[in-house]
Amino acid sequence: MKVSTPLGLVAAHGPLTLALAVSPRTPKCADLKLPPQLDSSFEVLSVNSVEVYNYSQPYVLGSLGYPVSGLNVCNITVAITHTNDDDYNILRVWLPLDKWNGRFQVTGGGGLSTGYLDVGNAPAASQGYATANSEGGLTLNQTIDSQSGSWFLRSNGSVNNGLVENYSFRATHDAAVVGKALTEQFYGACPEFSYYTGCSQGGKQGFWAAAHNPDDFDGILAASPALVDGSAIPMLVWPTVVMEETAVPAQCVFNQYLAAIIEACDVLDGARDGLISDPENCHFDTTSLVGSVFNCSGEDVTITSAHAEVVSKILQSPKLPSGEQVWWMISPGTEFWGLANTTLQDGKFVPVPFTPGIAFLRYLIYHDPTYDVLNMTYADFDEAVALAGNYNETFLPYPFDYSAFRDRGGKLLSWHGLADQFIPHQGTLHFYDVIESNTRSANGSIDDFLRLFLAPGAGHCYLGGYGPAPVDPLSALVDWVEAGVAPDTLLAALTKLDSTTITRDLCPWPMMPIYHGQGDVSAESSFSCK
Ligand SMILES: *[C@@H]1O[C@H](CO)[C@@H](O)[C@H](O)[C@H]1NC(C)=O
Ligand SMILES: *[C@@H]1O[C@H](CO)[C@@H](O)[C@H](O)[C@H]1NC(C)=O
Ligand SMILES: *[C@@H]1O[C@H](CO)[C@@H](O)[C@H](O)[C@H]1NC(C)=O
Ligand SMILES: *[C@@H]1O[C@H](CO)[C@@H](O)[C@H](O)[C@H]1NC(C)=O
Ligand SMILES: *[C@@H]1O[C@H](CO)[C@@H](O)[C@H](O)[C@H]1NC(C)=O
Ligand SMILES: *[C@@H]1O[C@H](CO)[C@@H](O)[C@H](O)[C@H]1NC(C)=O
Ligand SMILES: *[C@@H]1O[C@H](CO)[C@@H](O)[C@H](O)[C@H]1NC(C)=O
Ligand SMILES: *[C@@H]1O[C@H](CO)[C@@H](O)[C@H](O)[C@H]1NC(C)=O
Ligand SMILES: *[C@@H]1O[C@H](CO)[C@@H](O)[C@H](O)[C@H]1NC(C)=O
Ligand SMILES: CC(=O)N[C@H]1CO[C@H](CO)[C@@H](O)[C@@H]1O
Repeated sequence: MKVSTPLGLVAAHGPLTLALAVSPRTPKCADLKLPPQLDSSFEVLSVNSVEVYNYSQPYVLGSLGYPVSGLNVCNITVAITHTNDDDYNILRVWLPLDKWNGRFQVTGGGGLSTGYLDVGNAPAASQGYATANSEGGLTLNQTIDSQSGSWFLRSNGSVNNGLVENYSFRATHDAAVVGKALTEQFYGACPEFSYYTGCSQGGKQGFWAAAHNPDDFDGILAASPALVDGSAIPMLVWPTVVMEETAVPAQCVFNQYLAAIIEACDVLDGARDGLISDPENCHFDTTSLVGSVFNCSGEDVTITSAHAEVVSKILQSPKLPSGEQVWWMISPGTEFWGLANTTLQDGKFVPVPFTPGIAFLRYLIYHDPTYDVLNMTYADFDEAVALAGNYNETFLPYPFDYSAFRDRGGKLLSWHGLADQFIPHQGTLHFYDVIESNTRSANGSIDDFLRLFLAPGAGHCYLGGYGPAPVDPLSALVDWVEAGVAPDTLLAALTKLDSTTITRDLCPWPMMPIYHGQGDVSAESSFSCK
């Protein structure tokens, strides 16, 4: 068993061939060029490259990354514009100067970003990968933070259809085309294997790539994927609406509920290990805490029936007046601070809506930068759901036919925390079924090319959570792609505040780790996949 930090990604993969070191005959970093018509869908506007030595960066919270130091790369910035579109995209390609491992990797974004440029490249390059990503035109030539969502609208207020319609996927393909061309030119050899890694929006980009650009990558690691119907986007502000309509509890009321829910539902899976592995069967009665008094940062707080109603509504999927369920909500046992954060302002508690939720509502759905989600009623919420339905096909990789990716030998590895604070895992399970039924010539199972691992207690993309998350899923994917060793389990670990470690061998869905009934509940050896 190898366990490193909970953020993992320990083993740098060995080089494929030592002979792939840069040869003197290949161009120097500063001489790299691309033809304007490299690809029929875009025009290359400029290529600028410079060697960078001894680069370092800390761990970036919520990314798939880890701290990097002493990195030497050729740093290339490529600007492109798409045919029939007036966009301007910045791509960043990093080519390791001294220890290329023969592989290539595109990294994705998160929230309303399609790629993090330097920050996204650094962890992959430090493991020896030639690597690339694109900001997808969403920073408007690095004049805005793409997470604001203001790029959904042009400066004259009209919708920027090119960016909206292509936000889910175009950047990933562009980075693959540009990055592979520069890799081949610089090293004098094509990468032997190409990978994609991403989480959240980046996870969705991975599912898009497999469905629509099946030749771009041999292996795709798509974690906590934001596979959500367009119509479900307003779910990101559902807890805000519930609180505005009912009551705004102090955050410690939510924390008190979380502890009680875990205490009540932990054992449903047969192991008292502090983790809920079966949230679907956790039906916690939120009124059971009404009247109880607890110590909230030194003050006595009494839980009211309004608090109980808020928690209950947040844990249920909202229904439209027609009775139709909109989507899923966070599962019981999930921390509330993600979608139901509150803060004290002028002596009273107010909701702190999730930033991407505000961005989507304002710019994408209402085309109104002043739209106030703190003012939304249940009726407004229903209206937003109806309007957002227009983006169903824009946001998801319909028709979910993965046969081309499977037939060319591609492998897709995904994992999702059962305590994901932003993207309910049920959506991923839903699309797992959709892929299974839409992938032509399916012979009953898709696990020859797609494996999904659910992680009890784990949060969104290594963010928060209290359960073990995958230690090194990229190595598992590389072994699957290059050695044909399909992951039958995926090692996950969590080091707790008291320095003890919980480990689990996560199982490919629909299997889950089931407790043997005896043995240390912190050890993966006390569980097996069933
Ligand atoms: C590399 O950078 C580190 C700080 O990140 C510094 O301590 C070290 O001296 C640098 N090494 C060289 C050779 O410049
Ligand atoms: C890479 O090049 C771009 C464009 O010149 C620059 O903005 C960026 O800071 C460079 N990255 C590093 C690590 O030097
Ligand atoms: C993008 O910004 C750079 C300066 O950061 C500027 O030199 C360049 O002209 C801009 N390009 C476009 C198309 O706006
Ligand atoms: C806004 O600008 C775009 C791009 O320049 C143009 O196509 C569109 O017609 C304009 N819309 C309005 C309402 O002026
Ligand atoms: C309540 O919690 C605070 C710390 O948050 C602690 O200082 C205080 O002693 C506690 N009070 C009681 C009555 O337990
Ligand atoms: C909750 O909101 C407050 C106030 O905006 C902020 O300081 C805090 O970081 C937020 N908490 C989390 C966990 O995001
Ligand atoms: C909030 O809603 C009320 C009633 O619909 C409306 O009058 C007010 O203008 C809204 N405030 C904002 C900031 O949108
Ligand atoms: C979007 O998808 C949802 C869920 O499948 C569906 O209820 C809704 O009618 C769709 N909206 C549109 C405009 O297609
Ligand atoms: C299903 O089909 C795939 C490819 O067509 C094949 O690799 C796999 O072995 C088959 N599985 C079963 C159980 O027949
Ligand atoms: C590559 C691609 O699909 N581009 C699309 C981006 O969005 C524009 C505007 O809707 C479409 O015309 C392009 O086909």
